[in-house]
Amino acid sequence: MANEPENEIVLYDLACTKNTCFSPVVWGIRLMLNYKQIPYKTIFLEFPDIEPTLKNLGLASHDSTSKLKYTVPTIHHVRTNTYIMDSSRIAQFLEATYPDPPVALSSELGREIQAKARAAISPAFRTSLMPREINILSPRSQEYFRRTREAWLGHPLEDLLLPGKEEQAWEAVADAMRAVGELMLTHKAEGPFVLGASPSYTDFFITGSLQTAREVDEAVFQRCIKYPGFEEVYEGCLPYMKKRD
Ligand SMILES: N[C@@H](CCC(=O)N[C@@H](CS)C(=O)NCC(=O)O)C(=O)O
Repeated sequence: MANEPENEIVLYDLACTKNTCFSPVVWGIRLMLNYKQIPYKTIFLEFPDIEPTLKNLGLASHDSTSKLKYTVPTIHHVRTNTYIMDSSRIAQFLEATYPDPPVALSSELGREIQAKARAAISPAFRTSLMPREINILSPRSQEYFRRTREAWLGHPLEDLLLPGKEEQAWEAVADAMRAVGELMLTHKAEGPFVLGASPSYTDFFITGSLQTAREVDEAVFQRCIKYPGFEEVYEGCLPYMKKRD
């Protein structure tokens, strides 16, 4: 089409039946691309196609300490013909190559919030989202997801939703969610983001996680935003969530 900017980046994302981005780590990168207004196109990959596709592109696998050998997000930077896998390496590359507008990739407060948010959210999301994620996958991806995740868990996905388990998981993280949410409000006088007026990578990390919850199960998203801080950050990032595919 005339006057369409050429895509600078190809973003490899995770496919779901809603044809939208639902991976927290891909959302982190997508928010950065959208915020910096870098023209890009998305290629959605089904779970079982991630490894063969990225291998074929010539990417080296993650090291042997990683449970997964190939993952999204992966990007292709077209102009320099560079392929990069792993969200933190991609974020560093984007910040170095497209410094304006700047995104603070780390700060003392951001690191504390990310570590505490990860510790609080991960067990609750594992309980509430992992067994429901399968509902938005294609049959091929469902088969892959069930096989790999049940091998990690050592039990059927559905066991995570046995009566009482979900409530217990959220109760166990309630204090931690409130505490990390309050930290997110440290600079609330200056703006909605964790560092105040401008978004940082920590805001994209939080928003990406919340958007995953929203795509998989709105009720889980609602559970999160009832804690202080979460909704402020999410709403602050909404202008950068328009391109989702
Ligand atoms: N540390 C990686 C994690 C990426 C990751 O785990 N991605 C998932 C999708 S959310 C994936 O590609 N999984 C492939 C699989 O399960 O085979 C990053 O931050 O990029």
